Amino acid sequence: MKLTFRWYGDDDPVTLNQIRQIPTMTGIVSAVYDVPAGEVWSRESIAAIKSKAAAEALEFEVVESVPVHEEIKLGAPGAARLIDNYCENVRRLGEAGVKVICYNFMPVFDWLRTELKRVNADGSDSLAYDFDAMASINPLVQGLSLPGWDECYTKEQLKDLLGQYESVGEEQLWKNLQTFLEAVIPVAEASGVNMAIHPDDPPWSVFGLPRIITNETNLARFLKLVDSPANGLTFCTGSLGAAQDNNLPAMIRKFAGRIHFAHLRNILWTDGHSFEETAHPSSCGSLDMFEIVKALVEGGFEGYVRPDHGRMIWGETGRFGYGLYDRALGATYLAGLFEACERFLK
Ligand code: DNO
Repeated sequence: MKLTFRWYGDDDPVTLNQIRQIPTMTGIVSAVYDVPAGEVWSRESIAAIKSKAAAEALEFEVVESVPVHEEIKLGAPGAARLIDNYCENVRRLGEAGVKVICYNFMPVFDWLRTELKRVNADGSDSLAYDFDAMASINPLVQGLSLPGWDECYTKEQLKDLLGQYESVGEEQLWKNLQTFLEAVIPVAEASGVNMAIHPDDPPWSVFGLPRIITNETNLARFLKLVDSPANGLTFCTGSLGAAQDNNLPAMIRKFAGRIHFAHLRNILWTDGHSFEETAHPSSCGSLDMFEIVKALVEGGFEGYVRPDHGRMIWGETGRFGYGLYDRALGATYLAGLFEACERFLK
């Protein structure tokens, strides 16, 4: 596996030099952030990320995300042009040496939390999701955006989008996803890129919108839509693990060979559909990180790993979920689990 770290570009309070100093770190996960979803990324912008990373001896082989425009998810008239643009981005990224592209197919909203700063007993704070609090949010009244989202919409845009999704149920979303994959996967194959869809977070419907990348049955269906290794997964334990009946090690074994990128983090279930984000080690949350890493190693996983959302600790301020300290601790913990499993299982 190759250990990587998400970097949000020059505006990120975490610097590339800090990332470089995390033991065993090989590269960054980043994206071109100044181009609206749906448009083509310039070769210069892609090359600039690569050379900044290289100046700190870091690789740039994973992009997160190339966002999928809502018109593609909706199957709207503009979808064909936007899919062409998407394919062009895949080509350009492949030419620049990118090996994996992470993306999601969640209508309107990316990952969702109801709290950004839940204070823990030890004085750190975490992101949290409370099912009842979620039920009381009306995005058309309050608006909604989270740090780290690729796209945010104004209340007017949200109203319009949510209206358009009224006629798009789960089956239609599957069809639109298939249309997207049938165009993009052959280009990815030819470009030496593996596509890696990110699961829906949380993996259930929100605000009445369909969400389909949620569980073992649906991931299996997804992989068959276009049955090519280039059509793969980002296995995000914190997202899939929020649904308590998802057996993560079993899913990893089942999908071995199709997992190109792993987001490894822990969460603590606080009731049936509520959870908070914890430090990475198994004993800090509800997920067995050892069993997860062991399943990856047993399946011959050779992809990219990144620690995922961290708590804010030691007084750090910055982008919620994406501070330096707790993610760096997570990275070294994960590196230790991998070293132990790889050496033990050899
Ligand atoms: C949250 C992230 C997601 C992810 C996208 C992938 O922190 O894991 O925002 O980047 O869903 O497209």
